[in-house]
Amino acid sequence: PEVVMIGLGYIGLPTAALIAQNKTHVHGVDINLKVVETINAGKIHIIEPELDIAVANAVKEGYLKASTTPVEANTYLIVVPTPFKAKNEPDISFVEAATKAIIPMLKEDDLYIIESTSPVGTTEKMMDFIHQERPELKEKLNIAYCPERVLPGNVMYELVHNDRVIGGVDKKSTEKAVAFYRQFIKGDLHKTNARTAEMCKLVENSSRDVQIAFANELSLICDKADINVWELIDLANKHPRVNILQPGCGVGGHCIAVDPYFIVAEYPMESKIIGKAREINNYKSFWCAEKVQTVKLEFELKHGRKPSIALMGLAFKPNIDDLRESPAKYITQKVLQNANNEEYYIVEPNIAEHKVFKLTNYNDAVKKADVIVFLVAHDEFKALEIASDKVVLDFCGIIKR
Ligand code: SAJ
Repeated sequence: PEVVMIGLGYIGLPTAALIAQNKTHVHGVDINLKVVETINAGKIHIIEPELDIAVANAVKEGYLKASTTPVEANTYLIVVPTPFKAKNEPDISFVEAATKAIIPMLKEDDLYIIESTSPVGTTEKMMDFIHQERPELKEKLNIAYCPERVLPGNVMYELVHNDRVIGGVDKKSTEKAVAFYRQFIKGDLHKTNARTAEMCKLVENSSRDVQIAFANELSLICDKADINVWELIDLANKHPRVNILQPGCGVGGHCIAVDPYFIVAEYPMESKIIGKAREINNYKSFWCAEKVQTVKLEFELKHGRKPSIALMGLAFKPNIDDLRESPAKYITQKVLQNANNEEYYIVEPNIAEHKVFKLTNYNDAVKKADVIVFLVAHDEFKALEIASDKVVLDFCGIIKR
């Protein structure tokens, strides 16, 4: 194969399929044998529009093969997860393991690219690691960092059309990586160095986190000030240079709720706003769970009986089935921990069943429950008719005004 792709997850698999569509032989590697078998059968293990067809075709035409071990190629792409450890410190052990696995295969002029979100300096660190094991390849390899920026749900389009930032450890590496991506990307390719490219990815997601924290902070202020925050933000955004994002029940997903910590862990004294934004967005989820508790007690005082409660949405954002780092899921868990014989209806229209939560259809839940808590702004919820005697807690702007 020309390309070895290590990591066949949410980003690695779509990227592998895209490269393969271009009639380039890709050897995909994943530690999970089940994933490997699924892909070799022309099927996929994640939900992403259009990915199934792309993978099925690539496998059928023989351009994409998966395995649990790497083989020799000319280009190696590292697209493995970089989670964080207990103290919110980044864990680059998967990048290290993937690099270690391919070091024996490297030869002069090969291209090694990390796409995984990584703390600043990771690419140089991996370069040193490679040079330690293969000193004869010093200056002879092309080593670069190129983060992805695709939005789950729109990956196959954005992979081709988004601009990319490409940073090599030297000019030759940058040029070589640009030439590689040029084959299948239509967006602009912006050249820089590896450290800037690494920081750029972290900064993009931190920027969004900080902006959402501002909206979430406003929602807390408005709750006390008895002002409708949705109306307030709509009105403020009429100003030509103001563009406030939407408050919600917190920030989730595997990117925005994680990446800012990679900056804070390395530069704790300097990252004041970035660190605070994480705190505010996490606190917002806690605050929502507490609010449910308060409303529950108020209902009991007023009606002399316990309310039944509908918890609407589990996903980390609207119209997807992804529960990773989901604030709605966290709030649901917390509310259930505080349960005291109330009836609960848990709703997630994008999932058929869940191993922990018993799910209820959204129409039934809204009819049966006394208290309706909107956690995620799924499209299905926006069209619901809600009886006027219901207590509604709208954390994500379903009702708005
Ligand atoms: N959210 C709000 N209010 C808003 C917008 C979002 O509360 O106004 C919440 C969402 O409900 C969700 C979280 O923020 O819980 C994150 O959702 P998102 O749609 O902002 O982003 P992700 O995590 O799906 O994808 C992000 C994207 N990055 C940016 O927009 C800067 C995407 O382009 C990246 O590729 C992706 O992270 C990634 O993989 O890093």
